[in-house]
Amino acid sequence: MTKAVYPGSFDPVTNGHLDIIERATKTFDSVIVAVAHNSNKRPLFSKEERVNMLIKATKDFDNVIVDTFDGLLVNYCAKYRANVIVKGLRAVSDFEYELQMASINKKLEKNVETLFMMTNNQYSFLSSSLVKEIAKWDGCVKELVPGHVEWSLKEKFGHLDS
Ligand code: COD
Repeated sequence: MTKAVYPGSFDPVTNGHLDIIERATKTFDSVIVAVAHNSNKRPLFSKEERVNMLIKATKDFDNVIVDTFDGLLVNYCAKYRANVIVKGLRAVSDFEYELQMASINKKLEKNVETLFMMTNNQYSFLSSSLVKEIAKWDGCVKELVPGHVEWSLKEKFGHLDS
């Protein structure tokens, strides 16, 4: 049985993340979507809020579990006997960061393999940061995130009446 971990900040989950999750559910027996703190980013949503949005967004997938972790990703993978880390790649800029991450994770834990999925062309421009920037100024994010995430963004930025 192949268990994969798809880690990220998911602040908030976007349709780009969901595309990777859907494809991972068809590739692996089970997929743990693991919400973590990226020390380079200051999150808009709390971990609990991010988890709740992910649970709603992945409710139709039988083989997805949403969880959180602190500390090293490879320790989390070892604890749950997951030997694959799934990552998404959008552009060369992602590649540089992800190559470094995959290399250090391999050094720390040789039994865990990082597998990359290329972004769906439709979502190659899409990131949580962009979505937050648009939502902050009350722009339309309808086609970029699930409906309930759009609502949460409006609530967070005080645009619910618009
Ligand atoms: N299309 C395809 N893939 C996408 C898209 C899109 N539109 N948007 C995002 N993705 C991919 C990203 O490339 C990434 O693989 C994943 O989805 C999650 O993205 P984010 O932005 O939500 O999450 P990140 O990149 O901030 O997550 C970073 C981690 C939390 C995974 C990382 O910091 C980590 O592993 N932290 C734990 C500490 C650790 O073990 N560090 C490594 C050793 S020092």
